[in-house]
Amino acid sequence: MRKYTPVNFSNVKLEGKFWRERLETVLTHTIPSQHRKLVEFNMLDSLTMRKPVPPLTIPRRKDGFTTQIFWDSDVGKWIEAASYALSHRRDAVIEAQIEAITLQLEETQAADGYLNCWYLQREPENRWTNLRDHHELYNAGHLLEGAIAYFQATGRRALLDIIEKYVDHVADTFGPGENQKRGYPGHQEIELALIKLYGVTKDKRHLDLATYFINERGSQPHYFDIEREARGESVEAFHQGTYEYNQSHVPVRQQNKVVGHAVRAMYMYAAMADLASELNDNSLKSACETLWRDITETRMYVTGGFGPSESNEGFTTDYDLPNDTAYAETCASVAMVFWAQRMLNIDLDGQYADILELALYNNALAGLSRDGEHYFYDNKLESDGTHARWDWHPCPCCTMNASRLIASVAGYFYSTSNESLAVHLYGTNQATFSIGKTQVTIKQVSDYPLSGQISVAVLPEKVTKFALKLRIPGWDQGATVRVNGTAVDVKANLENGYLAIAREWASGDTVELDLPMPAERVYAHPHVKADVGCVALRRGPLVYCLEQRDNGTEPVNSLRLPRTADVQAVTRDDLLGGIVTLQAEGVCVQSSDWSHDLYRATPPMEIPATLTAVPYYIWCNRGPNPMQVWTRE
Ligand code: FUB
Ligand code: ZN
Repeated sequence: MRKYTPVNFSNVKLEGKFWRERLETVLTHTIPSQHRKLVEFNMLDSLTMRKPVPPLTIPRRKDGFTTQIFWDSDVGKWIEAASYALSHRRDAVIEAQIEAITLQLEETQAADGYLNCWYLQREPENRWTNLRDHHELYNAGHLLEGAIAYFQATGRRALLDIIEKYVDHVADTFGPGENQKRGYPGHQEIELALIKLYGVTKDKRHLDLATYFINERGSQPHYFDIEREARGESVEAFHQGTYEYNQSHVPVRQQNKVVGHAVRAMYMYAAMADLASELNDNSLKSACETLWRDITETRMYVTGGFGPSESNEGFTTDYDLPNDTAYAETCASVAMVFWAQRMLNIDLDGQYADILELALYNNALAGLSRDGEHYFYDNKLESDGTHARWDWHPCPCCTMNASRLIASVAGYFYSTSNESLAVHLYGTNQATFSIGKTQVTIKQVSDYPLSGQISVAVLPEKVTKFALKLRIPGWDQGATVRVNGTAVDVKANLENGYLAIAREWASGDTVELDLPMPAERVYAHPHVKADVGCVALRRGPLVYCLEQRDNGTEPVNSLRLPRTADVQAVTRDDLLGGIVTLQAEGVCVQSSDWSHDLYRATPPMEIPATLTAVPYYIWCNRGPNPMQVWTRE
């Protein structure tokens, strides 16, 4: 069913300032510093069975849970990010670090293949007794993704062999067979990892196991009830109360609302999209499409974040998108990029690329600081100045999601089919891949997202006929395209957000794409209470925000941007490494003449004020300060 295949990031060399800088930061700062944190917080030590068992580093919460239970996943995610770094350039230190982890895991692995460091060390008698809450399969999934990435970067199989043995154990343990448990993960993730493994091994058992987990989910009698009864626990003891929390309330094909924990949902939808492709399963594709419409039409922030609530780290009700309490977890947006890419490659429909780009350039990218060593877990759209980046967290899930995404971001730029090449993202890079049997190199030059001028040089090894499909973003209002200097009719050749240029391409043919990037006002659906009467600013793929430090001494929320005010893009090479700010002559609501009145019959005075907005992804890189995405109009 999948019509396009993404070009692997290792075939795309990012050279443009925007992504090259982010990538270099991740390679040189983030990945080494994350390893130091894994050491400092005993996370690597936890892979080795110690006697006596060391005390907990992360104390149990009131309900008995500790995030230490899913440390294996953080190690797996770090291995994955670090392996992507190795695909860019080999590094003896990183390789030695991963080899050391491999040895630890090899020693810890049980004879039957089971490999969960928490359970093996602390409660060996309880393995597989609480899939609902205790993340065993989630941990396995991340270890698997890490092992696959390391194998792909280095060709070394030892780690993958260990984890494959664990996968064999999982496959023996779970399934519809008489002596098997009919369980599935409480925190989805292993499904998409197994499909990746299938891509490497072509072993149908790996695909079957992923299919089983997806198909079994939410069926009756409910496995989490059976498991809970076996533990002797009451229904009420479940901290989230409803199986919507982990999207097991009904079988996946019957799900039509995005509900519950946002990261779990996204990983599951990504696996569903993968399986739809692998199995030609229209019912899974159609469930994904329904869920896609639901999230994008009613439950997503303008920044591509979602899941507003802290209590379930997830979704609430339609149009409930508060700004100052937004949870909008970094992991969820990263996982949205995964899901969107999978949907995009099924039919090459630009609506998926638009959301991929939105989540990537805004909510997901905001998760990592410019120095590469500070993070946001929750991505608020309004702050009173107290929301700050941290350098580690008792639950560091978002840190390695940021690094693994950025280290592999080049993999979201292109896809190929037998007779076409699709360009999804823009920025200077050089990429080489095959279309049919012909090797083609593409050289893109652009400082996107600073500007929308893009030049694409096509360099096939011999004259070849194929369609070059350029994404025309949903936000565009007037793209122009020239091939070797001759204008192309964009509207006439546009299909699902992609401009198709089908011709015989010869080495040196050049396409010039100009996507005008004026500053734009954005309004929310009137049912989004939090944004009534407010406007947000956007330019190209970037959503903007007002930070207090660029906007004088009056509180930033006393600024107003009248509808008639002109908004200008201003290039600021001196600011935050070089950005485009948005500036407007607005007004500032005054409090100076209010003396002690709390209420009065005359409205407050307003005086002229210049508003300066910076891209949302870069906020809070000059210390915490008040910020808002939505400004009163
Ligand atoms: O539970 C594992 C990860 O930690 C989740 O995906 C995040 O939401 C955080 O709770
Ligand atoms: Zn997270």
